[in-house]
Amino acid sequence: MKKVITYGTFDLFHEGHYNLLKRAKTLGDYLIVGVTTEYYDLQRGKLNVVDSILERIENVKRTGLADEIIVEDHEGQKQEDIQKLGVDIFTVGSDWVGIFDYLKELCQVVYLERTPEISSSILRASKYPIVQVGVVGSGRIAPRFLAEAKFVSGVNVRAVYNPHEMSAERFGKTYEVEAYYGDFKTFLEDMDAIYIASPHQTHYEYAKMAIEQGRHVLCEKPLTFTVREAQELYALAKDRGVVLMEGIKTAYCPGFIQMMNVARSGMIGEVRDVEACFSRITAAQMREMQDEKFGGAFLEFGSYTLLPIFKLLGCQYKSVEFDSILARNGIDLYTKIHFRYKDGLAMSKTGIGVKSEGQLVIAGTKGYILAESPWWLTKSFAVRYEDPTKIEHYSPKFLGDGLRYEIADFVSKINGGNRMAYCLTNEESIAMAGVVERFMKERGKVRGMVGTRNAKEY
Ligand code: C2G
Repeated sequence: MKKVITYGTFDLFHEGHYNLLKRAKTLGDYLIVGVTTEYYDLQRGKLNVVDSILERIENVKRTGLADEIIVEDHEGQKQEDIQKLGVDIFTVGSDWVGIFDYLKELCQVVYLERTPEISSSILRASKYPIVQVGVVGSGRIAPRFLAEAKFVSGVNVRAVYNPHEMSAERFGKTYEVEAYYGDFKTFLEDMDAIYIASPHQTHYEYAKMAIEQGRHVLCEKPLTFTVREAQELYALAKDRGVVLMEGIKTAYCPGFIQMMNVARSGMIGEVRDVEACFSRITAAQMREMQDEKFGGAFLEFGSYTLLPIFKLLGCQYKSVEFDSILARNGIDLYTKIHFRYKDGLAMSKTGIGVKSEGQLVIAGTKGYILAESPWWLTKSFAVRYEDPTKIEHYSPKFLGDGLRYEIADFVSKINGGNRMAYCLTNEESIAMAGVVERFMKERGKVRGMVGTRNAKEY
């Protein structure tokens, strides 16, 4: 008797799960299905699981395909089960290709082609439909979205769009996204939601068209270049009853949220100064260096540095001043932005041609918070005081590259949960567009000048 084993969460049971079990069954004579516990899903970084383990087991049972159902609750259990139960074949969907090759020492490993097009729940009316997301743009960020979406329950990346259809097709084939489109309108028809990861200057148009068609939008930063456009998009989203979120991933990470809460808790007294820096030396041929209009350090990283400033000091600053070191083509290699508030100061530093210490310092009347690079992927921070020996360390959990938190928030908002509306408020997002607008105007004044002096000196 040939024994086959497969594992999964099987949340919001759909035909992708059903097809997988059906094909797994045909690989042998006896099918064992491992269903993950809530604890193990948390451990392995799967977010947003909706159904309880009892419901998920029940759904697997109802297929009539499993000869035995077991519970998976810890790392390393697969090896134990395979040996203990005398398993001949381990199988899982092709979204895991290569990951379980280490089991080949114990049994045969088969990756079954996953079902790319999943729609409604076939066996039961599920609590929520699977959110079908289309990715706009197939550049550097898009593959990261796919990798991270895998860890969020209730979402399926159904298609990719690129005005150059060939690029969309290439991307689709490489990353197993079944549908690809070169026409935006047709692409939208099939999606519930879109993730915009195209060049900065295209964000507004795509977002607007999608919202008008009643699609939810998760848009990479910066959402827009002007306050008016940002306000318009949020108003339109409200009017159409869809979710619009700006994808500044740091805002959705539990560690960053904890750090903001610690800063507000009074532990460091009143917050008086926020200094945030993000720099990455970038090769000369990269878009950020080349794109005279929409490249440069601030447009690339400014959303990260503005985030803790607006979170802690608010969006109503009294004044703002920009200082940049420009490259010959006019892009900013390094930008310092100084904010003055009624009761505080702030500084944002971003660089693509100047390297600095990428740290976040939140200074208060009793102490300060220091988060070292990469503070935007918040894995640790410390609260420090006048007495240098008194330090409180925090090491919050951080999964994958962090994008999954943003995706999980997006999906849960679509499903009606207002769970984390505080992560990034519309007001904060609009205020960021305001800084971008002023920055672009100021930089416009010095465009075409040569050199590496402060923009203001020209
Ligand atoms: N699956 C599929 N097609 C889909 C979605 C999922 O074939 N459209 C497959 C997955 O590849 C997996 C199974 O269905 O083999 C269960 O999927 P999930 O519930 O998402 O579980 P997963 O996170 O893939 O867990 O220890 C657990 C395993 O690592 C797999």
